[in-house]
Amino acid sequence: MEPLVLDSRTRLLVLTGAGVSAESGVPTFRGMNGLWENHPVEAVASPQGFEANPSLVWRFYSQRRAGAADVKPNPGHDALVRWEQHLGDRFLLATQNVDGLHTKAGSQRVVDMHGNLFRTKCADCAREPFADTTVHPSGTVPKCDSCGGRLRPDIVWFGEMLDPKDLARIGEFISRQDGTRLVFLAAGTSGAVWPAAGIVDEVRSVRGDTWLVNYESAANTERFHHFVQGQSGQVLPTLAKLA
Ligand code: BJW
Ligand code: ZN
Repeated sequence: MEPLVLDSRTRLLVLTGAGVSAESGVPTFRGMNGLWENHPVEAVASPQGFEANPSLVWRFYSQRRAGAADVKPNPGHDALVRWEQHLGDRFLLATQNVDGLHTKAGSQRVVDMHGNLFRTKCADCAREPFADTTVHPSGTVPKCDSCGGRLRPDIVWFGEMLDPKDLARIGEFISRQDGTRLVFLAAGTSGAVWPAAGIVDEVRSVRGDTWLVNYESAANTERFHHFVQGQSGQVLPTLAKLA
């Protein structure tokens, strides 16, 4: 297998998805056939779903908080930490995962594109999002101390805008002109959710090299120069040549 060469002339953007956490025991998003307890995921991961049934949405996220609290990073997460230690500011990790496992593993230059399971914000006022591990009792909706409105998970749901600061950080890394060559590697993601699915084309537009590591073929596999099929916890630890 051709190695991914990470030398002093390379900058690396990594995009991860649910597949990277699968070997830690976190269920993937579409691995549930797009269903949670027979509800379509859009019904529990969308602003419309929250308006219609906020206590159902809190049960979904409370269950996931409980499930993700004790999980541990796997060798795929650890490989990304080593790559970052080697590359320093020539490394950026954009993750769609909300489970916090990259930070737990020791990654530092992380963009949480879709938010964080262990953060809460107010649906009704502009207070700052705050760290929160609470698992709420079934059937309840927590209230905001500031305005009395409804709290919600600090997650980017379908139809919501990603934080423009996060998109700018990724865009600036892609367009950086410091004499290095850009390499993009996506791992464990179905390539079905935008704007993450379009990063590969942004990278190609500046002539970057593109790699996909995934268990199955993704929706955008043909957009990548290299496709390594396998589990990220097995592939990532041996894929890169640090030079
Ligand atoms: C392994 C493995 C192992 C397993 N090793 N691999 C352009 C075109 C069409 C639609 C749109 C568009 N632009 C925007 C949209 C609308 C929408 C969208 O993309 N819809 C699509 C479904 C078509 N996007 C949005 O709404 C985004 N907002 C936005 O763009 O705002 C502006 C706008 C709005 C509306 C219209 C136009 C513009 C927001 C997206 C937010 C996504 N949020 C979610 C849920 C919340 C988080 C949560 O609760 O967890 O985030 S959706 C869900 O999908 C979750 C994930 O982060 C995300 C990506 O999933 P991921 O990571 O790819 O997981 P899976 O399960 O799908 O795949 C796992 C893969 O791993 C599989 O391929 C396995 O084979 C593999 N695998 N084990 C390696 N061990
Ligand atoms: Zn409030």
